[in-house]
Amino acid sequence: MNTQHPCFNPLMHKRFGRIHLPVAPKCNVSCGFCDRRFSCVNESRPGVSAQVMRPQEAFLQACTAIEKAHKPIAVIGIAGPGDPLANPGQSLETLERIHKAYPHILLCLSTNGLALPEHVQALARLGVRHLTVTVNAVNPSIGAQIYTHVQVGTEKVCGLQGADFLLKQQEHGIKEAKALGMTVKVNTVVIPQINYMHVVDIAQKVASWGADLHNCIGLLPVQGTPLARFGEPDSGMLASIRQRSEHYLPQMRHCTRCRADACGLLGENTFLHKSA
Ligand code: CLF
Ligand code: SF4
Repeated sequence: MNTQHPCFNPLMHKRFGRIHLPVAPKCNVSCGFCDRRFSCVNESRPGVSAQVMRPQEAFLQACTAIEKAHKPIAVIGIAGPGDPLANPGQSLETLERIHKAYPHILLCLSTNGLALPEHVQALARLGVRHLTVTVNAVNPSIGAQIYTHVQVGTEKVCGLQGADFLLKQQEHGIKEAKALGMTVKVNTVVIPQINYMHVVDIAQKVASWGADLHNCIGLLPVQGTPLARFGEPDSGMLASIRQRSEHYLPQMRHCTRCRADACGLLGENTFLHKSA
């Protein structure tokens, strides 16, 4: 893939860094592997409590980190600690500030997709060209085992109905993002016994919606969450899933499951520090 983005292009991950700005605390779905005291496990390593910044503070932190970085920062992204589009005011304001000050830096956002149709045009206007949508099921009966509820207006919708609504929003959002010229990666959290046999179907379906890249992430069990008992998939299971999914979509194999405030090269394990 011809981009400097270190996640979307494996040739770039040792040359260019990314910064995540943790401006999005709330979420609009409830994944059975999530504990909100920790970062979103769709894009962040759980077990590390995330800080939350206001857009102005995040912008200033980004300016400092860009100047101090020992490798050039190619991307600024928002990936939590909740869902960026469940906090649209904070997320859009932050992206706008960055884009005005650093028009050459790529903007990136990672979402569960529930509110994507509502905001995808605003993201495109602000210059977001790289988007990640986490799709853990394309069959609502499997989705219902993963999502405890999804927020629809003021209502929490559970079970099949909730999973079906989320899936339709993801499809609509991804198709529109593609029509607006974005490059779309789909992340899938691989959960043994729940969706691990279904991941290839996900790859096939999201490829038909226009997705460009697929990132299969093993579940990181967070103690006390409903899905923790299914454990982490082993490397053999993940390798086989990726190999079969690759038939439909290029697979990302260098994901380092970053924190929502990660900073620098992928895998460096450095993060932004909140100012006092
Ligand atoms: Fe961040 Fe995600 Fe953008 Fe990358 S991370 S919002 S696409 S800039 Fe990258 Fe980190 Fe894996 Fe995500 S290695 S968790 S895939
Ligand atoms: Fe948690 Fe992220 Fe799922 Fe929201 S989308 S419930 S923050 S894992």
